[in-house]
Amino acid sequence: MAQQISSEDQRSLVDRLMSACGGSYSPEVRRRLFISGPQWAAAYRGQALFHAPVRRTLSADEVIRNFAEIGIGFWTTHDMDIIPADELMTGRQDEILDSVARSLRKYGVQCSMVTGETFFSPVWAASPAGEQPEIRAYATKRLQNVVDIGHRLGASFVVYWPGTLGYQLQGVIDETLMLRRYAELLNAACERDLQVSQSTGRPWMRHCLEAKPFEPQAEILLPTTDAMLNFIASGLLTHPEMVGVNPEYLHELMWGGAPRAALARALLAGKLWHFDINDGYRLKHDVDIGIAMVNPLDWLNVLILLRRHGYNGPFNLDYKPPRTTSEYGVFRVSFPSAVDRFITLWQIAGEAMADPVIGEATEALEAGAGASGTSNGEALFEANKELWTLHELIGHRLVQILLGQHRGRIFVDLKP
Ligand code: 3MF
Ligand code: MG
Ligand code: MG
Repeated sequence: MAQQISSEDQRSLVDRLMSACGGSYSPEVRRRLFISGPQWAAAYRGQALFHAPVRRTLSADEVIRNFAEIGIGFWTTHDMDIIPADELMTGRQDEILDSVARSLRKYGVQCSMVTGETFFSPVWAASPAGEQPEIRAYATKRLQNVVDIGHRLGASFVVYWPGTLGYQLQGVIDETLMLRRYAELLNAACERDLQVSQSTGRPWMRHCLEAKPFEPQAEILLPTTDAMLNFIASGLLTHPEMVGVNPEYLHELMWGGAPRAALARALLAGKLWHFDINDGYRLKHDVDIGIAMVNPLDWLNVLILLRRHGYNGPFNLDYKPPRTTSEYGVFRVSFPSAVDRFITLWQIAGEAMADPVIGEATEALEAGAGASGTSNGEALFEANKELWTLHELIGHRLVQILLGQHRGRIFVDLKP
């Protein structure tokens, strides 16, 4: 029987095996990339509709301190992650923000993004853009307050995941009205931002819309990043130049989309400003698994695309440490391993971009067969058909690079 591990010995076992895993980077190296850690991800207690919490609530100070030790140089937060509902927009809020600002300074971490909770509280049961003017007035205040918090903490981005902007029951709401009303909320936030930025001299922040196709509502009015892009261009926003997108990797998989293609469309629109990184399974719930635990090859290709096009925004670790991970494990295993997988894939993406085999194959494909004088489809096919084999060769090469086969990782001593 395997040796039992008493509770006192479990942490040291985790530490020993984590260091046996190797492949980790120093906090200094980790800080070189624009990686942000959300307060809500670290403080997530493992609760869900059918799941009781498994971990303690963590304060901002504890999370920021741990991020600093790991080498996560940026921190992101919802208003409600740090300010209790009844203390929002009161003098107590200022005290809390002062103390958070002190923690950030003390540990040398920057707040890169703030976001408003418009999905959890009972007041959003019918969305932040429902029928009642007083609910929308409250939503306006909340979003303007988020802008104030962002300026106060030195953030450059505001993210909006509208959550309940949709419905459970068909025909109850008028979709066009709800969207107009949602636009008014965003307009009020942008206008507040311009005012604050004028009075403080700080630049205005980038306002990024985050889509999720379902959950918590059954039907969502802006379910995809493409819908968000269309909404930005709809003419309803008074400051569309201040508004971009924050795609979340898994949210695009949830509707069956290809995250890399969604990112490409946002890049073409000049609106890819912020990116929530995680992983999960297609057409399922928002399981928020750590980056590259499910789709490492796709993640490699996502990073190749982003590097090629010079994406320089944040990579926000919007995942959830699993319920089986302890509070100790959250900072010993979950966050450092997520960051290290990201950095390694980022570097591998660089390797793939410089790979001579892929380079030559791509050039050959782009050069073509030299049959431009031909306008017969069949003859064009015949002239090019051997070149197209390079698609599979490139696909193979990318997997080789991911697995280390390109460096000669082969197994000579095959046993049946
Ligand atoms: C929900 C999410 C959210 C958003 C956050 C930022 C709790 O699926 O992804 O995280 O990212 O609200 O606005
Ligand atoms: Mg997200
Ligand atoms: Mg998610």
